[in-house]
Amino acid sequence: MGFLKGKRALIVGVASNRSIAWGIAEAMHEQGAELAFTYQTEKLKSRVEKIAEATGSQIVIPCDVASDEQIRDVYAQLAEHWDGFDILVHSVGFAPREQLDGDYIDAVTREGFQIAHDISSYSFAALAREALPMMQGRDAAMLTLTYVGSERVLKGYNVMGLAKASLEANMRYMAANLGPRGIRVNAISAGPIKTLAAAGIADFRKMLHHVEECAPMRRTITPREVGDVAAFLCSDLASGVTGEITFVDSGYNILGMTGLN
Ligand code: NAD
Ligand code: 0WE
Repeated sequence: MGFLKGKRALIVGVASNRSIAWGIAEAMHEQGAELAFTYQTEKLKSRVEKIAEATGSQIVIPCDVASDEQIRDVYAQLAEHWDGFDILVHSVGFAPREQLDGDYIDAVTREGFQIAHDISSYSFAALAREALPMMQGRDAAMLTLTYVGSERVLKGYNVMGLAKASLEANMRYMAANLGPRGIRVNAISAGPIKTLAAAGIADFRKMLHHVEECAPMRRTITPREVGDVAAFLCSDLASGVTGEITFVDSGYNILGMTGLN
């Protein structure tokens, strides 16, 4: 019997079968959770319907997290299927393309900064607040996805690093605030994975090779490996864990100097 049996999870952030959120959905489904999904745009709807089908879910709801109205509507629609739910997965990040190119100080703009923080950090709190009425009093858990670029400088990650630092602080404030209501809030810091969010990033292949050469495990990680840790963190097996960042990065983050082997 799976350790998520009887749990219901809303997954925000599937865009393709390579998405980290897809790996999370597969892992949670395998552990017995019932799933619901959102999609950002009509273009992505059919792909999200595919994973819904593959995981026995009939619930696929539109949500662009830039819109307060759409965030509210998600839960109005979800309430037509479920009287409550236990797990909220936030696997969303975005900055305008040109923010991720060139030197930080040249690339960053007021608008780029604002969009990156809005979509990548604020949206987690916004989704959480509107979810509260359906998540109270049921040993619930929320999870977001971050990257080590929040604490260390990576060429080209630029304003996304600031947005991830904000997201991590957001996660801790949410954990402190929602703990008394029985809701745990955590983050997974994933190593680089070739997803749509990595497409077209200069030197991304180089970064994957660098991890393969230097990380303690000498390989990159898969969405499913993130998914398995996500399933654990959102399950009652992790009932004592909140406000934490768990690295799923084949150990890369522990290194002080790379490239000498
Ligand atoms: P992905 O492109 O598959 O997923 C990103 C998701 O964000 C997409 O589903 C997209 O629809 C969604 N999104 C963007 N703007 C949105 C909006 N306005 N409204 C609703 N949804 C929106 O890529 P991924 O790599 O699976 O990214 C998921 C999360 O993992 C992101 O937070 C990303 O920063 C993080 N992450 C990725 C990596 C990596 O190397 N791929 C590493 C660490 C962390
Ligand atoms: O968080 C991310 C990706 C974030 C991302 C990616 C895009 C590409 C398309 C945010 N916004 C956009 N906007 C787009 O228009 N990662 C952790 C993956 C990633 O992105 C990098 C990385 C890594 C790793 C960018 C530069 C350097 C390293």
